[in-house]
Amino acid sequence: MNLMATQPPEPPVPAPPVVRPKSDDGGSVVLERRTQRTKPPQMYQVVMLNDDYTPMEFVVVVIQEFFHKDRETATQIMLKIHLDGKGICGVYPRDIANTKVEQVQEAARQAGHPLQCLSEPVE
Ligand code: TYC
Repeated sequence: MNLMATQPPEPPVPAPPVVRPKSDDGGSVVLERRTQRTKPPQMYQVVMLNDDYTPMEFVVVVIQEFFHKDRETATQIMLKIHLDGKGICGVYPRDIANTKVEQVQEAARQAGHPLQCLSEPVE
């Protein structure tokens, strides 16, 4: 018996679509719209640390001068640092945050105070 004869016929395979390049429109430049992929820069917070020796007034003036806070805000930040042990004076891109840290350290060194601050990435 011829088994091949009982097989159903194969379904026809559709021919692949013919793809033709679209005709050139004469050399005009087409710009594709792309999703924005650049991330915002990592931000750094300048954290000031409490100590037992630096005068409160000095800290307030430093915060006013280098972090551009008014006297009331600077006083609130200083008191938060005094009570909590540390506090954020400002948030900046990395290089600016590092410059703030150097400025504060240099001002403290010149005045003979042990005031410390550091920069750390946000989140
Ligand atoms: N604790 C200090 C004092 O009692 C004041 C102070 C506040 C020092 C904030 C450092 O970052 C500081 N004189």
